[in-house]
Amino acid sequence: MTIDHITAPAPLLNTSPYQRSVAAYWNAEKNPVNLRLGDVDGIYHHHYGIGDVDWSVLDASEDMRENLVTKELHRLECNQTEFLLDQFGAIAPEDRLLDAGSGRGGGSIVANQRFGCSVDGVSISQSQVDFANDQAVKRGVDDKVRFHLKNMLSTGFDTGSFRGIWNNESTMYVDLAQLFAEHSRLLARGGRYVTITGCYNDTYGLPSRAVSQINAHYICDIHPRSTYFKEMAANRLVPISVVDLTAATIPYWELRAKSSLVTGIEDPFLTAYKDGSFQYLLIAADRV
Ligand code: SAH
Ligand code: GPP
Ligand code: MG
Repeated sequence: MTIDHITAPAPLLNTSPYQRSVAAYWNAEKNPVNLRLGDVDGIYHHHYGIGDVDWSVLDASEDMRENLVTKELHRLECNQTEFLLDQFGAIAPEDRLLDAGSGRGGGSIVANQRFGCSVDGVSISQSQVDFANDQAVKRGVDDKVRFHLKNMLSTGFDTGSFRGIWNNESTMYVDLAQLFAEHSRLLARGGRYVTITGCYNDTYGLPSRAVSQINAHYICDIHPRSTYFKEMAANRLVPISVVDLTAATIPYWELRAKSSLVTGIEDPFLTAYKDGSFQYLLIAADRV
């Protein structure tokens, strides 16, 4: 017998030329600012950092300095992961989490270390999925942490099969109405959704020049803050906490701007955060 509400729709992968261009970006991506930081402890992130900087790393002798700055940037990115995972509260080993837009897989591996639970990560980049699955094998957690080449808008996973879902800096690649409809379908009732994102500030107006430069750099489309709440409300996701992390991420960007790992996007981020056109936000919501 087929029960309608647990039958998943067939998954779709890259349905538009836009999505194929995003996949091509991530398939080719090899920035030292991501690989060198990941090499510190084998946890590879594609997101930014939060927290106070230990500025003494800049005073180290030249042979030590680069290494210490790299470790400090990585420590701040790891802080960001921990703060996101804090929002899930107690997750049991038998629970299942979804990492939507999972990059090289660092966040999923940390979630499994912390909760002992199963984690599925999805990315539209085959090379990221392969890299992340290799990391899971290296750590002996591939029975519980699995990465899939899937579009987060149409995963094909079973309805109601996840206790928690997160997007860590991946919502700016998709339409939020479609994203939250899929998350709402996948979450069990009472399950939690968490995102950390960069959004533009409705009180500024439309995207500033610096926000537009960030969009062009990553091939993304930063949403206004208001759209998050509008589309959550439309999809049975009720916010339980909202934290403006803008002030907490500025020191990361200031240190990054002084490092040898710069990519050129540091000034637009600092400008956008400081002129009030852009905000780094955490939102946690319950699926009701
Ligand atoms: N959350 C990860 C990676 C963030 S980078 C981390 O914190 O390290 C953004 C990620 O979103 C990339 O892995 C990219 O492949 C993924 N992505 C973008 N659009 C996607 C889509 N439609 N479906 C699934 N993943 C997507
Ligand atoms: C982080 O990836 C960046 C994104 C996922 C896209 C934009 C995010 C916003 C908050 C607007 P990364 O770690 O690969 O970036 P970088 O190479 O610059 O470190
Ligand atoms: Mg990075």
